[in-house]
Amino acid sequence: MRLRDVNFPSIASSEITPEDVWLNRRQLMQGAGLGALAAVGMTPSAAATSSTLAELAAAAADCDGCSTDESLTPYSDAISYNNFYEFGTDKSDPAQYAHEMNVDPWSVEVGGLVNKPGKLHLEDLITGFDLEERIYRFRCVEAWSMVVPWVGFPLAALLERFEPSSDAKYVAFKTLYRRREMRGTRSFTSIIDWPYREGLRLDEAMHPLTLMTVGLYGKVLPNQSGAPLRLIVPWKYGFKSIKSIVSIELVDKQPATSWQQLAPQEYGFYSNVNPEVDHPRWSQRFERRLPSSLFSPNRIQTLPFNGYAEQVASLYKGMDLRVHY
Ligand SMILES: Nc1nc2c(c(=O)[nH]1)N[C@H]1C(S)=C(S)[C@@H](COP(=O)(O)O)O[C@H]1N2
Ligand SMILES: [Mo]
Repeated sequence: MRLRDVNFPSIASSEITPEDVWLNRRQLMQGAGLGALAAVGMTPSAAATSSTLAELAAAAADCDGCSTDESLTPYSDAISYNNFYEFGTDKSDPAQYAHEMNVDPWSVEVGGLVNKPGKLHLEDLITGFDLEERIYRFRCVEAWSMVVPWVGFPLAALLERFEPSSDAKYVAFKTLYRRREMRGTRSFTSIIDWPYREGLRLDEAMHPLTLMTVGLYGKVLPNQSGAPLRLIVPWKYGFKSIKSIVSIELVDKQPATSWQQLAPQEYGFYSNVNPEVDHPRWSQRFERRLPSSLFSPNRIQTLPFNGYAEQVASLYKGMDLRVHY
């Protein structure tokens, strides 16, 4: 059975071994790029155990907000409707061109205000952390959304290894910037000052829902989804979830981020999902849950903090979220 043949996750988090993900990556590398993606099946052991969503939800019960019983967005939509401006601004550009990015070897530099600066290599990302499955709602600022089973580990687990020093207040992230392999960065219409940058306050970064992500649907991330390592922050607009990370720096001042630099009146540093604060050019009260079409828009209400208020609202106690949007 292939993963694309099942419409609910048939592997529980406890059953994803680093070897499964690693093996899938090897298969992907050895195959003919993205064309081989669909052929990357699940391992036989994983395929044999098919758990229901209810069982999965029960398994994640000890982790508040780590799962949802909402229908998953089909895998094919999640990997073909993307934002990854390094490869172009059309939703179909990343799936078409991201294979031009070389992700092996890969390393992530972790530095700044840490006691033990260093580097993580591809192998460390796949085998050095306990991988979990997290089923999160994912809400783009453009008012579309998905529900995706990600595979990853808490960012906190990574940061702790490098020992942030007491003066560290924020975490700054950078994406790979390689003009030869990223046609969107060579485009004359490109508006971003590359590399793509994002940031979080340290307490947001350490929150258990903040996920360093290496896979989705039990498989390794395809390039268009931000291989080999991306961030997922489920209560914030999608652009905070930076892809293909090469640098993580602990800093003491709020770092500049790509979208805020570009249009500060439209995109704030916090960018928590908030139906009460409209984008200057459109409302944020509703979203189109993918798959969505003209005839079947699948329009649903947007929830404060994307439905994670219970878990994260306390991080922003006393802050005016209309000012700190
Ligand atoms: N490096 C980089 N990261 C990025 C982006 C980008 O253009 N470049 N787009 C962001 C936006 S706007 C969204 S909505 C999500 C999209 O993630 P997805 O394509 O996996 O759905 O990635 C975010 N991370
Ligand atoms: Mo987005």
